[in-house]
Amino acid sequence: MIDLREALRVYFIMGSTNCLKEPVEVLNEAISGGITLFQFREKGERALTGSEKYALAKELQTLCRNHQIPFIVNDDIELAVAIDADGVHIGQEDETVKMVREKIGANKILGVSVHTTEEAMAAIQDGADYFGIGPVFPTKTKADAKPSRGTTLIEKLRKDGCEMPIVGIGGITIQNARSVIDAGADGVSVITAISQAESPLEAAKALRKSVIFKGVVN
Ligand code: TZP
Ligand code: MG
Repeated sequence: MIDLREALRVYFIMGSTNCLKEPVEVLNEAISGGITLFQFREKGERALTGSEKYALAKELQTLCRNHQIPFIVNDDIELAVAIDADGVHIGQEDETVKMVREKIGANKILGVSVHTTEEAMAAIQDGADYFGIGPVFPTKTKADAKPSRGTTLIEKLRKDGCEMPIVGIGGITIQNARSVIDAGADGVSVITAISQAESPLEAAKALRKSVIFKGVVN
């Protein structure tokens, strides 16, 4: 069994539409730079579908398996089950947490995006393994993202004694990542900071450094 809190530390999310070069090359670099988990999120205009989406998922999953990096699928439960992914991540608009837990089974990772204490409590009840909370900072990556609210919900949940593993998401950079951890998150999830970097390898390395070593500034 993996240590989920550890795996959430440097959480990279990406699909073909986010990349400036071949997704497999971007992921390979990100893994070399030290990411701890990968989420395949194939969304937006010109996103792959059908057999092309399946093929890319398999290719990226194989790369993750070769490096013992957990591979999670965003939203597409059928794809996750078909390729035996390590887990799924869903939002409040997707299938219910309960339903998804039934479909993937007890041993897979189930991440849920939550925006309020009520959503968080319900997700715990229904079988979530970790929360994605954001947007912490403004982001251009998700067209329908809610307004950014900083780390207020993360701090509130921790203050209330919530021990669920948490990742912050939205507009997270090498510069601001540490503040998300200091607010109580176990890790940071990023799309742009790695996928659009000139060097995804160096970006992942720097992000890892800022998350893992407290007080390191460079
Ligand atoms: N959910 C909330 S914000 C966001 C998602 C998927 C986008 C995060 O992307 P970026 O580029 O790291 O801001
Ligand atoms: Mg979703």
